[in-house]
Amino acid sequence: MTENFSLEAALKHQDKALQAIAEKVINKQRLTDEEGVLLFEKGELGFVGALANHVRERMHSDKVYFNRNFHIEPTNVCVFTCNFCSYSRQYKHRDEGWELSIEQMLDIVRKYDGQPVTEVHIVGGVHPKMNLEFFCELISKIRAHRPDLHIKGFTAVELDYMFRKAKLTVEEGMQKLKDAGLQSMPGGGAEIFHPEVREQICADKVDADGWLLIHETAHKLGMHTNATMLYGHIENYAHRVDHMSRLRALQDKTGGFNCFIPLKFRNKDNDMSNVPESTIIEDLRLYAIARLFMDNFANLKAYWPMLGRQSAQLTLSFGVNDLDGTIDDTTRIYSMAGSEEQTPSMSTEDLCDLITAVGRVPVERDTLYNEIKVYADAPLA
Ligand code: V47
Ligand code: SF4
Repeated sequence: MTENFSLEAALKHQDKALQAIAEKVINKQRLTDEEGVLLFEKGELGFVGALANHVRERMHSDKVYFNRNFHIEPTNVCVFTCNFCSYSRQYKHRDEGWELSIEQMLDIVRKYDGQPVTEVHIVGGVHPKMNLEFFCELISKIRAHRPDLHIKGFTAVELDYMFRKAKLTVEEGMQKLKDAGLQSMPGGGAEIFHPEVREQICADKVDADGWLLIHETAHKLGMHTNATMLYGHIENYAHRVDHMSRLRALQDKTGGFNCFIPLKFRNKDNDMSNVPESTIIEDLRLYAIARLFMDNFANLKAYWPMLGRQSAQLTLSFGVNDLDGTIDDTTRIYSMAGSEEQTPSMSTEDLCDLITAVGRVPVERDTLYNEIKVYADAPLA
């Protein structure tokens, strides 16, 4: 006789507190910060993974999203000095870095003429001479050249600097960029919000409240944004939960976040190279716990250029439903920090193979998660 599988029954052997968490998750109840910390302290991989997989399936069935995108990194010259950054160069050493002109960036956009990309992702260092006016001109020229391309650009760190230099409020600055054609914002610059950590890893850039205010203002103006968390360095479990809790609270208020993206700290050639990188077990546990805790974020993204494609594929069994995009070897941030992906590029076929190999259905999406194409007949690789 075969017994019906029951998730509750399968999780019965766990200790009482973990079992209570499992029951809450199954009953769609929100986890508290204390329960989040407990999951990090005691939840072994199989336990948090099974629960996160259940939640992912409940939200997205078998679908895994990706998009066709490319990046523009205007410069790696930066006024800030984040200790984890392997990418930036100080202004006085700018001859070692790059500074693209508007024409050079438009050439990158033109390279994709006739190709079915739907998004350009613009992110870079904070250059003291690339100001709001410069970026408004860039955006309006991209928009004029290719109106159907969604422009997702600028972390809250870049925007905070631009707006302060232009002596504008966040709302005035965001409105200017929106009028120029900016449609959404990436999630970078969040790192770890808690000041105990932030002061040690990126003391001189926008703080948690500033980051959250910029995203809240973008949401108020009708723009969607993403949120990241740089994990696996000097932060403890409570810092991670505090970070996710602040994002969850803002999402309750605005509903403007598209997805949550945990970013694994990579330690090559930066001022934190002495800090070991997290293990794959810790990575997968983190993705799973994020899926359980961030109950009002529809999408959990594994950013494969940072994590490496094989690890990203594994996360699909631990709560992840989004693999970002094709990228087309247009970003250097992660290869310079030591990622396995030294020339990050995947064709649509590569992404579909990666997804079907774990029994899921690849779905091409646009930036706002509208479905463009469901690859329903893709065979198991
Ligand atoms: O804020 C920098 C991270 C972020 C390292 O919204 C590092 O779709 C690990 O914003 N090890 C910028 N991470 C990237 C970013 C992003 C990336 C992918 C998708 C999206 C999105 C946004 O890169 C920075 C920082 O957290 N970073 N150095 C490093 N050594
Ligand atoms: Fe500059 Fe961003 Fe690097 Fe920090 S992470 S130094 S803000 S480029």
